[in-house]
Parts: sequence; C-alpha cells; structure tokens
Amino acid sequence: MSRLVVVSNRLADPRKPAAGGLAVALGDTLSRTGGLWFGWSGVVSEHCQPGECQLQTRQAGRVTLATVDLAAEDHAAYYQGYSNSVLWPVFHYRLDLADMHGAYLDGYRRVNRMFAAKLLPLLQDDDIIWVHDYHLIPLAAELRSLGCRQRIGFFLHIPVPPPLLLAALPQHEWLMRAFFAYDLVGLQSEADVAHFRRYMINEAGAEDLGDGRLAAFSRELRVGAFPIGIDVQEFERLGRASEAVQTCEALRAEYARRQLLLGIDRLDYSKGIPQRVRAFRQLLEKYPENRHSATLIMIASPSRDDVMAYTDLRQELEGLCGAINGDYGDLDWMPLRYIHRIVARRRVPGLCRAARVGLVTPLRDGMNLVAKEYVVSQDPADPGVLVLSRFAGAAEQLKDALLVNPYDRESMADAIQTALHMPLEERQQRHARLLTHTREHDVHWWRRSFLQALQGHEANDPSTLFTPSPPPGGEPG
Ligand code: ADQ
Repeated sequence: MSRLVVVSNRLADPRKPAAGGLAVALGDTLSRTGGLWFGWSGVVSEHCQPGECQLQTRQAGRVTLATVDLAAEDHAAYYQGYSNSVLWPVFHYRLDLADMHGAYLDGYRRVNRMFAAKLLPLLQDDDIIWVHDYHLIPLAAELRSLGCRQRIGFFLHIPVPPPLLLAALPQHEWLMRAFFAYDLVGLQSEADVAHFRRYMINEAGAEDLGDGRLAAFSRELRVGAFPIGIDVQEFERLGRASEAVQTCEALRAEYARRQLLLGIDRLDYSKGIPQRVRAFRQLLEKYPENRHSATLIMIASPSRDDVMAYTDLRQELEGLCGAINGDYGDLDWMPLRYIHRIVARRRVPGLCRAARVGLVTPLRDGMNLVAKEYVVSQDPADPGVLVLSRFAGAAEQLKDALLVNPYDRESMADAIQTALHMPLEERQQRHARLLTHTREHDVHWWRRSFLQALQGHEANDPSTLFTPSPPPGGEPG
C-alpha cells in the first residue's frame, strides 16, 4: 500500500479532538499508511529570509508532521496577499474585492517553490501525494520541475468561477497551466467542474478526451466532482455528549416562547451575512406575527482581520445588527443576537439542534459544512428546517433543503416564513432525505473516492515531466 503524503497550507495533529472532521479523516489514512503531512507551521518567523525557512519535523503517532515557518514578507505576499486578497475573492466571484498587486505573485511562487524544495527530499518512490487548496496550486509544477514523478492529486475547497472571471486574473494562463502538473484535480461540485473544463478547453486549448480527462501541455489530467462531507459519526457522538445536550437544553429553556433561527460562519464576505440580516429584517416587516417570537442567533467567528475587506464587513454587520435591534427590539425581546466569536466545537451540535431554522445563505461557497452539520444535529422526530443558498456547493446535494437566492431579500424572507411554519410531516420527510444523503456521502466516502480515483488514474508518462512556465513579467526572485 502506497504511503499517503498530504500537503496543505495549515495542518493539525490528527490525534487531537479539536482537529475537526477533515483532519481526522485525513489523519485516519495517514496513520494507517504511516503517512506524512506537510505545510506551513503557522509561525511567522523573524529568523529566516523570504523563501528560505528551515524544515521542522515531529511525530504524531505514525504520522510525520513536517512544517516550515514563513518569513514576514512571505506571509504578507503569499498568504495575506495572493492567496487571500487575490485568489479567494476572484474564485468567489468578487473581482471588485481583489487586490491585484504584482509583488503578491512573486511571494506566492517563492513559497510554493520553497515548499517543493523542502518536501522533495522527504518523498519515497511510491508515495501518493494529495495537495489541498488554492494556496498551493503551483506546488506540483514546482515539484515536477525538481524531478518529482509520483502521482499527485489536488483538491480545491473553494469554487471555480466561470472562465471569463478567471481570465480577469492578470496571471491566469500561468496559474491554470499549473493544474496540468497534477494527475487528478478534485472540485466540490459539478458546476465547478463545468467551469474548469470550459476554461481549459476555451482558454488553454486543452483537448477533451471524455470521461473527465483533458490533455494539454503534453500531459493528461482528470478532473471530477468530489463533494466533501462531514464526519457524521464523530458529529453524532459530539451531539450526544453532555456539553451539546446542555447547550441545547439551556437555549430551549431560555427561548421557550420563541422560534430560534441560527447562522454559524466565519465572518467572511462570501458567507452572505449582511444579506441574511436584511432578509430577517424583511421577515419582521412583511410578516409581523414573527415579532416577539423569531430570534436570530448569529455566531460569526473572527477571520482574516488583517485584510481590509474583512474590516469593512465587520463594520457593516455591526451597523445592521444594531439597527434591527433598535428598530424592532422590545424590553422582553431582541430580534437578533450577534456574537463575533468562535464557539467551542462541542457546543455546535447543541446550538444547531435548538434552532428551528438553520440559515446557511452564502453568496458563494465551495461546499459549506455547516449545512451538513445542521442536518445531522436535528432530532428526526421533530427536525428543524435548513434554508440553504443555491450558490453553496452543498445545494447540488441537499436538494430537500429550502433553496434560496441570497441576493433576493424578498424571496429569502418568504422562505424563512415557510420554514418557520412548515408542518411536522413535511419537516420529517425533508430531513430524512437530507440525513440519508449526508450520511452516505460523509468525509470518509469523500476521501476514499478521491484516493481511489487518484490511484486508479493511469500515470502520465514520466518522460513528459511538466515544466512550469515563468509568470508574465519574468522570473520572480
Ligand atoms: P470554510 O469557508 O471555513 O471552508 P465551512 O464549510 O463553512 O467553511 O466550514 C466551517 C467549519 O467551521 C464548520 O465545521 C463550522 O461548524 C465551523 N465554524 C464556523 N464558524 C464557527 C464559529 N463561529 N464557531 C465555531 N465553529 C465555527 C472551506 C470552504 C467551504 C468548504 C470547506 C471544506 O470555503 O466551502 O465547505 O472549506 O472543504
């Protein structure tokens, strides 16, 4: 059995309970094969030069964790810059928020090159390498240029926008060509696959070989949808534990006369949080019977505070929340509780179970795991209703949710009204179908299907080793 090597921007000790579903799922396989997990340590170091930080390794059971610090300049250009101020907004269709700063690309490429150079000596001949997410798109190209011949798969956790939006990226040819250094590219949804294929065929001149296979730059690539799931069993276990049960009971007691609605997100502009507050305001305006009853709890964890677009979002949201409570609140009822904090993972199932309506309404999302966590947390005998944006990857799978357009305040308010008043039998039927799908397509199913596809993929002829092209503007330092 081949050893698995996982590469991601951040890594987690898979033995620690706080690591979460993805880390646990990857950790399972890593532990079985005695694997290696490589990535950034999370440390911004003053002791190394850009592109030249030291490798550190430590054991976590049978898994080797190999990490590299980042110099401050690299952190600013690779992580905050190109990854989070260019790729994140563009891939979430927000060209208006992209900060196309030339120096960011230099740092992005420098860090990917450094990672490739540090990782290469750790690799064994029959390793299977699985690279994760937008921070590391050019990693395989850099590895190949150093002579790496192992199979390499890539999974993108965020959406792929339509070709014309991708083409707005100044270095799109360079970036997209780098995908051909992989053997398999996994995306979250069929919509993402369609966009990716159309870009490669129309903009990069790739040949469509059918069956998800594309040929270009003397290489063959397979692309497919592998929608990520949650660790259902682990989440159910959490839901039965005392902290989740107490959280649910305390909320139900406090809000005995109310109907709770819940939103849990990272505070990110892709999550459609202000739009959700506006739709809730519209609900109170249009359906006044919900006043003194419907209460929205919104827990938005701090995220990327040092990127400008996030500071603006926070201010906008605080204004909206203050206004709704000021305009509609009463001595014995506040319509909205906004909490700008991360809540302990152990409490999340209890929060979800107490909520009659789960509001998952991103403007664009690769998948959105909160939608699946909400489904799994419900009491099947008296389940709540999931209101889900049609623009979340999860909407392709969770068709029994109430699907909404988060840009349309009026129809979203109507959907919330429907959710609040949905008869028990319909709630049960919808929930049963959502639960079956979420169970069958859990995180272990996702990991197995991706790795089977990667292992089954006919490897590219090693003599056609991919050579990365320099980005426009010449070789970065
Ligand atoms: P994210 O955008 O981070 O991930 P998402 O899928 O929404 O996220 O998952 C977030 C996780 O963090 C969930 O497990 C949720 O419970 C937890 N969480 C969020 N806010 C929290 C809070 N305030 N307190 C406590 N816990 C909180 C990216 C992509 C997604 C994709 C995932 C996985 O953007 O589209 O689903 O990767 O591929």
